[in-house]
Amino acid sequence: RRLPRLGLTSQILLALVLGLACGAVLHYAVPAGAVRDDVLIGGVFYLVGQGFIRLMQMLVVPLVFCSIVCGAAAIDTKTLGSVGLKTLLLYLLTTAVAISLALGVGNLINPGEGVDLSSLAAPPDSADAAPLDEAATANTMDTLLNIIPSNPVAALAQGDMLPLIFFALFVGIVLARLGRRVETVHSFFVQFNDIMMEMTSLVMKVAPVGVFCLLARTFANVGFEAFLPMVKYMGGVLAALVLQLGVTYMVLLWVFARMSPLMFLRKFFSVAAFGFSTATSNATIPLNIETLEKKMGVDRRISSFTIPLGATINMDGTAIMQGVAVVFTAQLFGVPLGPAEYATVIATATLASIGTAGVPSVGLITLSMVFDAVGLPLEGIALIMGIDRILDMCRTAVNITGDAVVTSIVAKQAGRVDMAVFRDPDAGREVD
Ligand code: DAS
Repeated sequence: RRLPRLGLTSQILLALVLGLACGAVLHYAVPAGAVRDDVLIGGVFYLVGQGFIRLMQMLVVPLVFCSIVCGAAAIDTKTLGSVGLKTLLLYLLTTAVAISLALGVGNLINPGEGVDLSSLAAPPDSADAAPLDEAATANTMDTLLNIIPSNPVAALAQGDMLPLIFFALFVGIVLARLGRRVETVHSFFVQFNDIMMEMTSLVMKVAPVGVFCLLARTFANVGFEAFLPMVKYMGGVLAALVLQLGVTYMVLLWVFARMSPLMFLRKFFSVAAFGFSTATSNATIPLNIETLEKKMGVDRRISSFTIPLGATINMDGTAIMQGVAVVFTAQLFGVPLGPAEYATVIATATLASIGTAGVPSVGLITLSMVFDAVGLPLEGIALIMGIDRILDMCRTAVNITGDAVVTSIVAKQAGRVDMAVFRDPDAGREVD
C-alpha cells in the first residue's frame, strides 16, 4: 500500500522534526570525524541547504519586479478616486504600524540573544560584505535618497531592492496610464509574473529537503542551544500578530467606523479560518467579499475593488514576520542595526508587500530580499524556515483580516455599509 501523499505543510513539519532530531544526534551522539563533519554537515547538508536558499534568492528579483509592475498597473489611478486613495493610504498605514509593532516586540523579546551563529554564516564574498559596510555608514537621508535608482538596470542586476521596487511601481503606474498603447508589454509582465509564481511553487515543493538539511546542519553545529531562539522567534511573531489583530484593527474599526469589533470578529472568523488553512490571501478573495456583503452589509462595489487590491498590496502579517525575523537574525549573527537599518527594513518590507501576491511562502521569498537590503546573512532563514509554514498560516489570516477591516472603514465612511445587516447576528448564515 502506498503511503498517503502528505501535503506540503505536513512534509515541511516532518522535515522540521527530522532535521532537529538528526542535528541533535549528530551534535550529542556522533563524535567529530571526517564523515560527520565533511561529508554530512559541511558536505551534503551545507550544499543542499545553501542550494535551496539560493533557489529562493533566484526568484526574488524577477518575482518582486513583475508582481509589483502588475500590482501597480492594476491600481488604475483613473478609477482610483477618493475611496481608492483612502484605501491605499490605510493599507500602507496599517502595514507600517504592523512592522513597527514587530520591531518593537522583537526588541522586547530579543529572540536571537544569547546564541552566536556567526560561525554558520557563509564566508562573506565581496557582494555580501559591501551592503553591511554601506548599511553601517549610510545615514537615514542617504537610505531614503537611495530609493530613487540612478541606474534602474544596475539596480535590477545587483538586486538593490528599494530602487528596484521604486522603478517597478513607476513602470506599473505608467503602464496603467498608457493603457492599450502598451498592452503587449503589459501582457508580457503578466505572463512573466505567472511564470515566476509557478516557479515559486515548484521551488517550494523541494522546501522539505531544504528545511531538513538547513536545520540538521544548524542543530548539528550548535545543538539545542538554537532551539530556544527559534521558539522565542515564533512567540514574538505570534504576539505581534495578536496585537495587530486585537488592538490595531479593533481600534481602527471603532474609531473610524464605529463598528463593533466583537461583532466584526465573530462574523469574520470563518474567513480568517479559511485564510489560515490555505495560507493564501488570493484564494480567500471570493469568500472575503461574499462575507463582507452578506454578513456585514458592506457594498460589493467597494469590496470587489479593495479586497483584491488588499490581497496583493496589503500584507500586514507578512510585514510582522519580516520585522521580527530581522531583529532575530541580527541578534543571532551579531549584526548591529541602527536607525538607518530600521528605516530600510520598514521601507523595504512595506514596499515589498505592495507587489508580492498572496500565495503560500511568498513572505519567505521577499524576506531574503529584506535581509539583503540590510546586509543580514541568509543563514538566518535556516532557523526560520522550519516553522515558517505554521507562521504563514497565521500571518495570512491577519493579512486578509486587515484587508476586510480597511474595506469596512472605507465603505462605512462612504455610507456604503447597511448597518442593519451588520448588527443582525443571523445575517448571511448561508455564507458559512
Ligand atoms: N501566504 C501569504 C499570503 O497569502 C503571506 C506570506 O507568505 O507571508 O498572504
